[in-house]
Parts: sequence; structure tokens; C-alpha cells
Amino acid sequence: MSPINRQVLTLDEFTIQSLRQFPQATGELSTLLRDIGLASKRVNVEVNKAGLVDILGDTGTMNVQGEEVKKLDVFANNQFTGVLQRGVSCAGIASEEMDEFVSFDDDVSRNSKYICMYDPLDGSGNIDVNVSIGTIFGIYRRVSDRGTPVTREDFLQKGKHQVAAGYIVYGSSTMLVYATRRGVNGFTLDPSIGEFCLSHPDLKCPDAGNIYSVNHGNYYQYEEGVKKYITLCQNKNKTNGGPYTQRYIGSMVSDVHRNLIKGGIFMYPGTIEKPKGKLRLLYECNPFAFIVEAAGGKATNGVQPILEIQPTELHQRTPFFIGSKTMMEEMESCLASERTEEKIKA
Ligand code: P6P
Repeated sequence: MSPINRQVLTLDEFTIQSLRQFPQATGELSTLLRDIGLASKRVNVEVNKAGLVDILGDTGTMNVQGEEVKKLDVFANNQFTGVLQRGVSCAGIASEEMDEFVSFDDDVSRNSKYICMYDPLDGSGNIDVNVSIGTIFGIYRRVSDRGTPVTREDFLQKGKHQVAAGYIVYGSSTMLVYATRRGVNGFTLDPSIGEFCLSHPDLKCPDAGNIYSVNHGNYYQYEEGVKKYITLCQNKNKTNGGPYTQRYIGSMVSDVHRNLIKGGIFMYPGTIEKPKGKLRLLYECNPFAFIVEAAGGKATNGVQPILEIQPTELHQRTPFFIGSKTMMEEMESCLASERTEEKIKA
């Protein structure tokens, strides 16, 4: 009988292995990622039994976004904030669920070199109907002096300054995907040992794809270039690189995760009612832009790369286009051509 050959690396083994490759590394980033893995396992337990315990539904409060706060939103936010506050690598956090950033004011945290921003549970409107949801996070080196409380400037950094970014998707399986400058790796939670195990090493975003993700309900509020690109997607066939298919779950973590693996484009454009769109720059768009670009894709606000935008507010929104390089370039040319047309007509 062949011996049991379990060579799959856990998240902890993977981060420690990366640490061994860079002896000058202090291990603080590895520890921070392990903390995030721990919090996500606790969130996963509650998400998986959401229908059985009194954790569904609303808290009866609204967040800074003016959205109903679900009980699981609060639980998830407390889990991530708690592990990072009790850890040794994070000096402070900003969260979709909290109006202001939080400085962890104890000696150890004050001397930590990283800050973290997250949406603790994105897509929470889908919780009650059992559609997959997710956590999104981005990690930066603080720009303020270690030993002092964090400042707003620590959080208003361009997305290109992220040291690492990732997401957890609580779906048919629970996956943690994170990117550093060295690449993107995916870990699937093995419930039998309660560990995230390396399942998608060195993830790459296919240059081409045939999936386009957008909310057609807003079609008539989009700018002409977006409408032009949607029509182009609908007219794809076997002779011009198609057929394309439209997939939109209404949970960005799931939509972007699928397109990252299979190839595709996700769009949340600005509309007449919401010119800046709906998605938040700091803790939704920047992390995904970092991840997808590290995997070879592209992410823009329709004018400039997401990672180059200089943030001015914690909860600012941005139009968002992200995905496979060739699809993004085709979309950008539609925007440009229509904007040129509009200028000529003006
Ligand atoms: P709409 C979920 O609320 C979310 O923030 C993203 O996860 C998702 O992509 C988007 O909103 C869906 O918004 O307006 O299409 O329902």
C-alpha cells in the first residue's frame, strides 16, 4: 500500500517558507496573514451555519455607507479587528463597517509597521439567500513613525503601495487568495484539519476570456462607451473570439474570483445617479486591483489605473473595471472612442 503522501502546504507553512527565502524579513507580514487566516476561519464557521442560528438579518442600524448592517457584518468586523489588535504586526485598521480608522494604542501595536484596510463581509445583502460572500483586505507599510498612533495619511496611500492584498470567498468551498509582489496564491480551507492549504499556486489571470460581468439593470444610466462595449460583448461569436457569456452574482468577491481564474471582465461603472459608482476605492477596489494586476490583468476607473488614484477620503467610491488584459483594452478603446465622439459633438 502506498504511503499517505500529503505534500500540500498549509498557509502557515507557505508563509514560513517564503520567510526562509528572505532571511532579512522580520516575519511580521507572515504573522499578519496568519492572523487574517484565523479570523476568516471563525467567520467561515458562522457563515456556514447562518441559517441555523440567530445571526442572519439586520442589526437595525445603518453604516457610514447608508447601507443596512447585517449581524454577520458586525461579527466579521469584530473578528478581523480583534485578531489584528491582539497581534504583533498591525498598528491600526480602517474598515467599511467603521466611520473612522482605528489606531491600536498599546505599545506593541504602536511599534508595528503595517496597517490594514478591509471590507469584512462584502456582499452581505446575499447572506440571507445563501449566495457566496467574501472578505477583502489590503496591507500597507505605515508612513507615520513607529511608536506613535497611526494617522489618516497611513490610510490615504495609493493602492500601488500595498505590500500585500487578498480576499476570502465563503462559497462552495472557502478560499483565501492573496498577492504580494512575488505573485498570487490561492489556499482552500480543508475542514478536516482546519487549515488553508495551497490549492492554486502562482495564479495567473488569462489574457483573454469570454465572461463579462455587469449589472444590466443600470444599462441606460451608463456612459455611451460602456454601452458600446456591452453591445460588443453581446455580438461576439465564433468568428470574432466569442461567444461571450454574461455572469453577474451581485457579490464582487465571487464575480472577480471567477474571472481571475477563468478570464473575464467585471465592471461597476459610474451611472447618472451615482457618477462615482458604488464600490469603495480603499478596501474593495485597491486590493482587487493589486491582486489582478499581480496576476497579469488590469484595473482602471475608466480614466487611470486604480492603483494610481490618490485617495482623499476613507470611504470614497470609484467606477471600477477589472479583468483580463485584452478584454480591458477592448473596453478602454470603446470608452475612448465614444468620449472622443462626445467631445466632437460638444
Ligand atoms: P448592485 C455587494 O453589495 C456589492 O458591494 C458588491 O459585492 C457587488 O458587486 C455589488 O455591490 C452589486 O451591486 O448594484 O449590482 O446590486
